[in-house]
Amino acid sequence: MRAVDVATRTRTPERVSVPVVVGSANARVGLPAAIAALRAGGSAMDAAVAAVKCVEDNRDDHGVGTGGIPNVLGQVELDASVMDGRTLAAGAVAAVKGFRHPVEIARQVMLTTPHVLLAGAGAELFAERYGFERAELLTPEAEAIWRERILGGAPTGSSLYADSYQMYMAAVRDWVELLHDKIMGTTNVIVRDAAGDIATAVSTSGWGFKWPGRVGDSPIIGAGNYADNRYGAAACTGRGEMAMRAATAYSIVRSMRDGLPLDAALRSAMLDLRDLVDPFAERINVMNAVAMDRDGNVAAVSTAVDTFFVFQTLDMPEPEERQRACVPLTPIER
Ligand code: SD4
Repeated sequence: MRAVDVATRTRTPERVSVPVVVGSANARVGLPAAIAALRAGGSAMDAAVAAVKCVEDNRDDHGVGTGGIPNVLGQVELDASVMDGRTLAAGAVAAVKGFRHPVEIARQVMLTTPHVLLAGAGAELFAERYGFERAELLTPEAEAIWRERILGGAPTGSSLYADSYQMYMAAVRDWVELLHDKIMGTTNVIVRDAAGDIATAVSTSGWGFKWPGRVGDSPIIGAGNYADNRYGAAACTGRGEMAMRAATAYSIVRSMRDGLPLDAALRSAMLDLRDLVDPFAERINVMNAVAMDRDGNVAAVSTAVDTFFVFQTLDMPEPEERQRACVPLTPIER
C-alpha cells in the first residue's frame, strides 16, 4: 500500500514537431553538436552520439567521461549505451577504463556484434580492436577529490576503504551526503530526426568511489535507456540501482504504448519507485528521467525539486532549459 499521496508538481510537455534534441541539464554542452549533425543530414543516432561525446570530453563534468570521479581504487570506469528506436537495436559497454568516448564503443557494439553489452576487459579489447581513441580519464581535479575523500580518510578516518567491503558500504552512506553534487552525474540525450526516427544515448562514470566493477543503469537497456519509434523514448539519471529494479526507462515507454500521455508516463514511473524496499533509501535515493513521445514532445521528471533539463529544436537558435516535473519519493510503510 502506498503512503499518503504527496502533492506533485507536473508540467505540460513542450510541444515540438520539428527535429528535436532533449537531454539532462549537463547535455547542454553537446546540444550544438547534435543540432549540427541533424543540419548536416545526420540521423538521430548520429546526433545523439555527437552530443554525448561533447559531454564525455567536458572535464568540468565529474559524472561523465574524462574528469569523472573514479572508483574506490582511483580508476575511472565508464558505462554507456545507445538504442535505435527504428529497429530496437542497442549497444552498451560497462566498466570500461581508458577510452575517451565510450558512447562510440557502445554504438560499435550495436553495429558490429550480435551482442548488446560488453563489459570490462572484454569491452576494452573490443575498443582496441576497433581503434577507438584512448585517453587518461582521471583529471587532476577528480584525482584531488578522490585523494581527499579516500586517501585523506574523510569522513570515516580510514585510508583503506577498498580493503573492507563493510567499511566501504558504511562510507558510501556518508559520502553521499557530503558529495551529493559530485558523486553522481550521467548524461542523457534523446533525438528525433526529420524522418521521425528516435535514438537515445547515455554515458556516465557512475557513482563516485563506486566499488570496482559496479555497473549502474546507464548501460542496461530498459533501465537507463530505451527507445522505440512507435511510442517514444526515455533515459535516466540518478541512483541506477533504482532504475534497474524498476526497469524505469522501459516502463516509461511501455506506459506510452499503453496510451498514457508523456507526462503521465513519467509520473507513473516515478511512483513505481516508491515500492522499492531499500535500506539505503533515506540518504541515497534520487531518480530523474528525460523522455520524448513519438511525436517529438519532450518532458522530464525528477524525485528532487528544482531540477532542470534542456532541449533544442532545429529552428531554435539556442538550447532552452526547463524545470522538470517533481514527483517525490515517499517511503512506504510495510
Ligand atoms: C549510475 N545512473 O551509475 C548512474 C549515475 C547517475 O546522476 O546518473 N548519476 O547509477
